Amino acid sequence: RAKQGFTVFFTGLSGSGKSTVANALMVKLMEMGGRPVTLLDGDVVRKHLSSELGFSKEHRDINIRRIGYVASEITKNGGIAICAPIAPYTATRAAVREMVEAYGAFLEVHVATSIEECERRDRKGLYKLAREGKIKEFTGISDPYEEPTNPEIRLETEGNEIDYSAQQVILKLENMGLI
Ligand code: GGZ
Repeated sequence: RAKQGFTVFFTGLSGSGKSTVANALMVKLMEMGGRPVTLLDGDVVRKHLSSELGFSKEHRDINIRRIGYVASEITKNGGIAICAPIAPYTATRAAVREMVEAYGAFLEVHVATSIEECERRDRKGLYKLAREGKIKEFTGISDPYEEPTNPEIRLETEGNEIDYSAQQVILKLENMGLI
């Protein structure tokens, strides 16, 4: 019997490493073959699916629910969806979980890089702009991030290789009998 579809849902701060680990995971899953793998990255979704949305709670929730809907359709059809938005609100993440679990498995992966480390790296210079008030409602600075209390996986990325983090997810998927 064909294996069920599933969604790996990364959540974490801007600059936490979600996209990087999500990409590494995608490559590993594609190399295994079998099922199609779709990456719904934060930036890409914002460009193609949510270009009219800003960063208010309402707009973030609409964005996350759209991602959840697409992931649930992919999961329903036996595919693999990898999502990598910030998804700062617990209730919205729970809603996505419910949508996906109607059709397959859902793994929440908290990329638990601390705000201090994200700000120190400041790869895109956004934290500096947020501190200067030039970006409003910036997650972790002037907008909330509700930490996941019970994720399937918590990744401590500080001091760990990207490949190691992606491998943690692979091992969990194997343990769950999903791959
Ligand atoms: C948070 C913001 C903001 C504000 C622009 N708050 O590091 P990035 O640049 O590439 O990732 C961030 C991205 C967040 O979009 P998401 O769709 O993942 O957010 S959510 O899940 O909350 O809907 C950041 C950039 O957009 N960005 N302004 N105010 N991140």
